[in-house]
Amino acid sequence: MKRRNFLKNSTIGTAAMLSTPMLAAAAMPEGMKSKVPPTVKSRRPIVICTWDFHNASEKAWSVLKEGGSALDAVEQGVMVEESDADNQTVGLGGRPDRDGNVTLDACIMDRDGNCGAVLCLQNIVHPISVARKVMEATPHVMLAGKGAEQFAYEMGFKKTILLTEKSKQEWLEWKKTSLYKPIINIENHDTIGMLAIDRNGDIAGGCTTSGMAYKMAGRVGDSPIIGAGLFVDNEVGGATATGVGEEVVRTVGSFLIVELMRQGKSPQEACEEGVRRIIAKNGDKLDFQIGFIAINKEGETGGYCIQPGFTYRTYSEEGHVNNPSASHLK
Ligand code: SD4
Repeated sequence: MKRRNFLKNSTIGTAAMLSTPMLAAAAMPEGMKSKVPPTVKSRRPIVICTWDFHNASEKAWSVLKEGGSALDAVEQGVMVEESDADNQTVGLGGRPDRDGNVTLDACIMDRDGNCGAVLCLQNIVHPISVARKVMEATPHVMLAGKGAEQFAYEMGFKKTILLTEKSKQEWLEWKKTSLYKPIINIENHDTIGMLAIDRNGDIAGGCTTSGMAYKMAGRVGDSPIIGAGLFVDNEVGGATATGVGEEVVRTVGSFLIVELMRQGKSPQEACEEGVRRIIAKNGDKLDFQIGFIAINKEGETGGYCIQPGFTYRTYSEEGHVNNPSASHLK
C-alpha cells in the first residue's frame, strides 16, 4: 500500500496542485470552456439519476442539503440501489451472467477529473465504493475481476453472496431455453447513473450495474467505462447512460454529450444528438433501449432515449420529480 500511495502521490501531485476549479478554469483555453449563457437561472444543488429511483435520489439530496460534496452524494445515493435486493440490475440481487455468477460494474468521477472503476466484480455489495477506493487509494483507474475483488477485501469490504433466491430461480428458468433476448425497459431497466452538483457548484457522477442479464461470462458494458457510461467535466457538466452498453461504448456516449454541451448545446439537445449518433449506426434495427441524461454547470437537465418508457429523477429546491423522457420512437 505504501508503494501505491507513493505512486499515486507522485504521479498526480502536480496535477492535483493545478486542479482546484479556479486554477483549472484559468488554465483552460477559451474554446474548451462551457458556452452556457450566463443568463440561465442556476438550479443547484441538484441531483439527477436514471429511472425512477426515488430512494436513491432522496438520499443523494439529503447529503447535498446538509452541505455534503457531490461526490459523497452520488456514492451514497447509488449505494441505496446496490443494497436493494429487489433491484435485479444493480448490486445485491442482480441477475447473473449465463453461468449463474453475479458480476458488477461501476465507476465514479469527481470534480477534478479523477475517476475509478471496477469491472466484473463479484461478491461485493457496493462496487461504487470500491471504485471510489480505486480512485483515491491506487494510482490506477480500473480494476477488474479477481484483482478488483482482492483489492476490495484489502480495503475492508466483506464477502457477500449476491445471487438471491429470486434471481437464481429466474436464471434456472432462463437456462431451459438459454435464449439471449433483452426485453426493452424490463430486463434492462434498473442501472443507476447519477449526477450531482453541490453547494459549491462542483459536479460528480457515479454509475453502477450488474449489466445485461445472462450475459457471457466476462462481458463488461458501458457502465464502468469512463466516457461511455459516465463522464463529468466540472467546467461543463456531466452525462450518464442506461441501456444496451455495447451501443453506448461504440459512440463514447457520455463524453460526446459533455463535449456537445461544451460547444453550446443544452443538456436536452446534447442527449438528443447522443441518441441520434447511435441511431445512425443502427439503421432500422432499433430493437433496444438507450437512455441518456445530462446536466450542465447551471443545473439545467435533459434526457432522451430511443424507446418510450424511460424516465429520470431530479431533486432540487424545486422539488423531487420523476421526468418522463422524450423518445426517438413514439
Ligand atoms: C450494460 N448499460 O451493462 C448496462 C445495462 C443497463 O439498465 O444500463 N441497464 O450494458
